[in-house]
Amino acid sequence: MRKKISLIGAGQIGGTLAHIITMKELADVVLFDVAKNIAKGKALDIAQSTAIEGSNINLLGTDNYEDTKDSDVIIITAGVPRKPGMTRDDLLEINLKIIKQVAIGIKKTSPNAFVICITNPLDVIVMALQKYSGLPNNKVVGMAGVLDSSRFKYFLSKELKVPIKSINSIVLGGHGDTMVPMPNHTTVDGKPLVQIIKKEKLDLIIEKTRKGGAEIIKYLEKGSAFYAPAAAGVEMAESYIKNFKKTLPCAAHLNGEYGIKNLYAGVPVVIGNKGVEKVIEIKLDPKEKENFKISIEAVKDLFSAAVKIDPDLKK
Ligand code: A3D
Repeated sequence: MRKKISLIGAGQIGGTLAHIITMKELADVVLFDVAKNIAKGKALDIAQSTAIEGSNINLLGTDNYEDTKDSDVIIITAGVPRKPGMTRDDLLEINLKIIKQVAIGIKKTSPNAFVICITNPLDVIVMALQKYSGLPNNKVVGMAGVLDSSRFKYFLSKELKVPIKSINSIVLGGHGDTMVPMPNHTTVDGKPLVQIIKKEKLDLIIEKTRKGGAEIIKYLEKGSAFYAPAAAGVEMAESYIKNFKKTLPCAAHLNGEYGIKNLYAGVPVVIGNKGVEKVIEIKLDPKEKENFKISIEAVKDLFSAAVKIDPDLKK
């Protein structure tokens, strides 16, 4: 039977997710948004492309959670994106309220779904989503590391003039200015990156990766990146639906791994048809450990701010 993916939020990322999922024939799509007509309009527009693409997918636009019932995967982009000059953390208060409504909606209708959150500030919002919804930790995960790693690989491939597929890399930590690109865990055609790039160039690329989202916002002015975030979300959904068991960097719940308990943070995980099947612990050198710790502290601080906004999160 064909799978069902519900997209909560039919804005820039939601619409792009629907389009990619349709082109890949990954699953039937329900586009949900409080702005019902946007969801309906986008679903209809994409549905009218299926004859051209030869894609045998059903699409529905709605503002009724009943239509998302029994979804296999739910991808959440409901919320407000950054505008120029804003940090992801500036979105906390407004997106926390939105995510509470979404959690209540999906908990009732799709308690067995694999839920991927994209709404910012990512690590804290995904943690809040898990707490509000009460869904199992291994079924609630945040998308950030796949996008951040993709940005890092893209900048490296341009600098080194090598095909992007020859680069293997990972970005850890929270999705923010403290994210941790991992040069020591990056290879180009199997060769360690640190042996083939000058330190100054590498430092610039790390900085560019950290500011990758902000650079796009500066150009777009009215919103934030959406093509690459959507592609990253689909890779995670596909690994779950097709049981690919890919190792992907995601914001996942940690229960002692990396010495961290009861917190969501960006780490490599295996995604298969049971959800997050394993957290992979890679060896960090002292500098990477220190950067990872700084990133974790930033996530903890922001979660404390979230608890002040909504004491329900303490439970
Ligand atoms: P946008 O195009 O504004 O779409 C958001 C949609 O959410 C709008 O259509 C709203 O109507 C809808 N919405 C608002 N409240 C609700 C609700 N209660 N229920 C359902 N839908 C609702 O934004 P976007 O698609 O560009 O971005 C969505 C989110 O993703 C933002 O929070 C961004 O900051 C975030 N984002 C995260 C990353 C990561 O890498 C983690 C990257 C890019 C954007």
